[in-house]
Amino acid sequence: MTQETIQSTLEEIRVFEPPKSKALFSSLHDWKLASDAFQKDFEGTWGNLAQQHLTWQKLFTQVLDERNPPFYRWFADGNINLSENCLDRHVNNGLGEQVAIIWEGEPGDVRRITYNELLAEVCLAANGLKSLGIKKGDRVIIYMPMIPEAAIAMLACARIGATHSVVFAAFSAQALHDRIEDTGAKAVITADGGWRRGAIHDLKSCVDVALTQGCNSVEHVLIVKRGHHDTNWQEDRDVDWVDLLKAQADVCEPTIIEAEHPLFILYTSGSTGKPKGIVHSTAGYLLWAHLTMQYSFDFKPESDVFWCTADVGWITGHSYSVYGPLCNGGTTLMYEGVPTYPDAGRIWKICQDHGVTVFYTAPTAIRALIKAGDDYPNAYDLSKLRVLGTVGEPINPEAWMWYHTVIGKERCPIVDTWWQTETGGHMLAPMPFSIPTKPGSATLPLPGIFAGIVDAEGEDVKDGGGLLVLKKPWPSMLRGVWGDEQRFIETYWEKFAHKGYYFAGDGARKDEDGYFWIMGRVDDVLNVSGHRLGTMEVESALVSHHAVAEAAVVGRSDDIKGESVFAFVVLKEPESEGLEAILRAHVSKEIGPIAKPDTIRFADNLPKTRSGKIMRRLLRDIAAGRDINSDISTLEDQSVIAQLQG
Ligand code: 7RM
Repeated sequence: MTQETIQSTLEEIRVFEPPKSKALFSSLHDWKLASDAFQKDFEGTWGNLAQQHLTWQKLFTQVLDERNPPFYRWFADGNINLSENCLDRHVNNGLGEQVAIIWEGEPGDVRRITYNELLAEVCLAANGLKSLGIKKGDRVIIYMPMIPEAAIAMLACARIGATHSVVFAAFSAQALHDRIEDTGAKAVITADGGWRRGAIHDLKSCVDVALTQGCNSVEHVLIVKRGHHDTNWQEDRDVDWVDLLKAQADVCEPTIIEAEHPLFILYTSGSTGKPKGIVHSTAGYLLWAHLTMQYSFDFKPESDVFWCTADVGWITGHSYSVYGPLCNGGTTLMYEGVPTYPDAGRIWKICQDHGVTVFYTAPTAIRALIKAGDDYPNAYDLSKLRVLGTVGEPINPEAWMWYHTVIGKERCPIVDTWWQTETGGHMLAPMPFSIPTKPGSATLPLPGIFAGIVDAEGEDVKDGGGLLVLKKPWPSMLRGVWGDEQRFIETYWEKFAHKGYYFAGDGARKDEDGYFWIMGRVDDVLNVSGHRLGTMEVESALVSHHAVAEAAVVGRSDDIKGESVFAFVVLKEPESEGLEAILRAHVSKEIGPIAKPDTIRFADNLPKTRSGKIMRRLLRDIAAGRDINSDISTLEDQSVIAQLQG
C-alpha cells in the first residue's frame, strides 16, 4: 500500500506533564539516558540488564546471536529457570511473607497467597506433573478460570520446563480442540467451572467435547474443583488436582532450563488462516516482562498492589497478571468474574477494598464503564491509585480524559501501552513520571526498543502515516509460529526483509514531537476518495459527541469514492430526531467532510471478541450487506446482529 496519504486530521493538542514523584525514572532526561545507553552499546546494555535483574543458573557469555535472522537468539548459552526467578529468589531474599497474589472470586471470597505459600504450591504442582510423566519439552494446555491455580499451573510448567499454552476459558470446545491438536499437548489442566455473572461456567465439559475426536496426545486431564458440580469423570484419564498435589513433596528443585527454551505458546488471530501459535522464549521474555513493570508502571514491589484486569488467556495476562509482577517480587491481584457483576461498581470496589495502586485495563472496558455513569466510581475510595494503564486498541481521547479525570482525579499518569502478543511486552508507552502524555498517543518507544514508521519500501516516513516497524530485535520478541516456520517469516519478516525490520501490521503516524499515534491495523485503514482515514479517528470524532457511547467505523466499497464511511453507533440515550444528520455534521466538523459517515446505524451494543476487540470483519460484512462470514458463536448478545443489519 502507499502510505503518503494516510491522514490524521483529528488534532489532539492537549499535553499533560508527568507528575513529580520519587519514581524509578522521574524526568524526560532519565528516559533519554536509558534510551541512549542502547544507542551506544546495544548488546552490552541488554547484557547488563539481564545480569542485574535476573537470577541465572548459568550466566550467558553471548547476548544476541543474529547469525540467522529472523531466528534471533538471546542469552542462548545461559541457563535460567523462570519459576526460580518468580518465587525462590524472593523467598531467599526474606520476602517469603510478602503477598504474591491477592485473589477475589466473583462471589466475594478472597485468598491472599504469600511467596512462601506460592512456592510450596508450585512445587507440589510441579511434582504432580512429573509424577504423571510430564517432562521438559512436553506441552501442557491450561484451560482455566481466573483462579490462583491458573498461575500456579503456569509456574509449575515453567519449573519443570513443560511448555504451556493457555487457552482462554471462553473459547469454544472446537477452538480448544484445535489448539490441543496443534501443540500435541500431553495434558490439559482445567477446572470443573468458574463463576461468571452469578453462575458457574463449566470448562471440564468443554474439555470432554474437545477430546472426543483426535487429540490422541492427551494422556491426562487435571481438574481443579472450583465449580463443585458433577462432571463426567473418566477414571483412566481424569485426575483431581487436590488429590494429586496431596501426594507430593513440597520441594521441587527447579529444572535446568536453557535461555531459549520455549516457555509458552499462545494463539493469536492474524488476517488470514487459523490462529497462529506464537512461541516465546524463557529468558528474553522474562527479562522484558520484568523490566517493563518498572519502565511503564514505575512498579514498586514493596508497596504497590498491581491489578491487570486481563485474563491469563491473553498475552496481557501472561506478562502483567502473572510473570511481570511476580518476577519483581510484587503483589498482583486476580479477579475471577465479570467486571460489571453484580454492578458497574465492582471494579472500583475491588480497587478500594484491596488498595490497588496501579491499575491496567482496556479502552473497551473504560468505555463500558463510562456508559454506566460516574456515580459508580464516585462511590468508592480510589485515592490509593497512582498509575493507570491501558492496552489493546487505540484509546479515544474522550475515554482517555474520563480515565484521567474521573478515575485518576487528574493525579495519575495515564500509560497507553502499545504492544502485541508477538512482542511479549510493551514496546511504546510513556514512562509515567518521565514522559508528557497526549490523550490517544502511546507516545514513545521504551528504552531498548527501536520503533519506526516506514512506507511500503521500508523507508522512514517523515510526515503523515505509515507502517509501524521494529527495527532491531528485542529480548521478548516471538521466536516463531509453532510448527510453521514459513508463516513466521511471511507474516512478520518478509515485507521488510531487505531492512531486517519486524512488521507489526499496524498503521501509525508520528507527530512533531516524535510521538506515535497508532491508527489501527493496516487492514482497518480506509481510503475515501484517495484520502486515507483511520477508522479510529472517525470513531473518536463520533464518541466526542455527547450522545455517543461507542462507535465502530468500517469501509464500504463505493463506486465513486473507492470507500465510504459506515458507522455503527451505540448511544447513551434514546435516539432523538435528526440525530443522524447531527452526528454526520459533527464528524465533518471534527475531521472534515471527507470523514463524514455515509451511513450511521444505531444499536444497543457492538459485537466484540472475547478479548474486547470490535469484530470489524463482521461489521464490514454487515455494512456491505453480505452474508456473515465471521464466527459469531462467541457473541454474548446475538440479537445485536439483527439491529446492526438495520
Ligand atoms: C497486547 C495486545 C495487538 C494489536 C496491535 C494493535 C492493537 C494493542 C494498543 C493497540 C493502539 C494500543 N496484544 N493494540 N495495544 N492499538 N494502542 N495501546 O493487545 O496481540 O491481542 O493485539 O492490538 O492493533 O497490533 S494483541
